[in-house]
Amino acid sequence: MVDRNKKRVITLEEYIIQAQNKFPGATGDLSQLLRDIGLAAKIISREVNKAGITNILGEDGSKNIHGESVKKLDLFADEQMISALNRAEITCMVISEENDGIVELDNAGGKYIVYLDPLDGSSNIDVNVSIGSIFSIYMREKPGSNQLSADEALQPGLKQVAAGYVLYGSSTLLTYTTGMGVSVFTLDPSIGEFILSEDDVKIPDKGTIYSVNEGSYHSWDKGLKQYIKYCQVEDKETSRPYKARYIGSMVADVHRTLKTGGIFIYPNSSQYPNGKLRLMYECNPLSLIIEQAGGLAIDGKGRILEIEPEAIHQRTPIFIGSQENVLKVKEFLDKYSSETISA
Ligand code: AHM
Ligand code: MG
Repeated sequence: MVDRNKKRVITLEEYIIQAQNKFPGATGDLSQLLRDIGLAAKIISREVNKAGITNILGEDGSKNIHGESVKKLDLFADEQMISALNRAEITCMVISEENDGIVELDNAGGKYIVYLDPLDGSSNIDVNVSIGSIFSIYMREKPGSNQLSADEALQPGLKQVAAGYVLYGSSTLLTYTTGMGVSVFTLDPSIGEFILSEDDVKIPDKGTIYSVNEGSYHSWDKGLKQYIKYCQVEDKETSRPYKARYIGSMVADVHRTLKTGGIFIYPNSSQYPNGKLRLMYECNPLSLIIEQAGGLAIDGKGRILEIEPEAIHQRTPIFIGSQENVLKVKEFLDKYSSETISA
């Protein structure tokens, strides 16, 4: 007999259309854009899952604009995302980690600008560890103009109309927000559909995991060194010592932080004076997700989402996660702010 009480399965496509129907005047363009990203994510996921048998692992031989080795999967993901966004002709330009300047799409009059990190966590590709794709969507400030420039894309993260990530992990997840909470979908490979697995996700107010590349400890500011010591000291009342977890793929580390609470940090250091991670296609989108889930994201001083960008590939330090953990690290950073990196 059919169990009518069983929870109904909702696909990403259905969910996007239902959300759009709540806004009678909506054109459906943003919904189309999100569906296109979903399609590209499925294609990338398929390739990631069979990477070992299709000669797509390894380096492409070139370096990207940041001087980093480009992996074949990076390029594949970049191509898939860009061609999916080009199809519906509603996006005018893409800015991606893999391309130096802006990538102009066929419809220069399209109303959306999309930032992409097509494959984040590249160093984990060849070792079968979780990787991800990140996207961040803005409206054009001069709609209709066919003159495209990077300046138009320099908008603070607060102006994102949607943002999200795909995590290629033990399963493939797509998480996104349009500024009204965070939804998570899981790819069911047997039917090739993303299925809603969690709606209105909330990050715990505090957590007991800290996530940072501690190999760089000696190049940090004193405030961060003291905070990490604080995390490691035993104190039953505050559930310390905290656990250390660091995957080295920001998407995976931030997704874990979203689910379990705690903090993920990529700080400024003597090696990376402005941090390593990129504001526009790594930090802003993940900050919007975490804030929408009730958490915080700062650059050490202020909110990531309020930074006025000056360059499309600019970097920023980031401290992101549960409210209580981010406020605590800020306390340490403020206290020792006069004692900067010595190395
Ligand atoms: P990528 O975009 O080239 O993959 O680099 C970004 C990645 C992040 O996913 C991750 O948080 C960070 O680099 C790890 O860096 P490190 O190896 O310095 O800890
Ligand atoms: Mg990246």
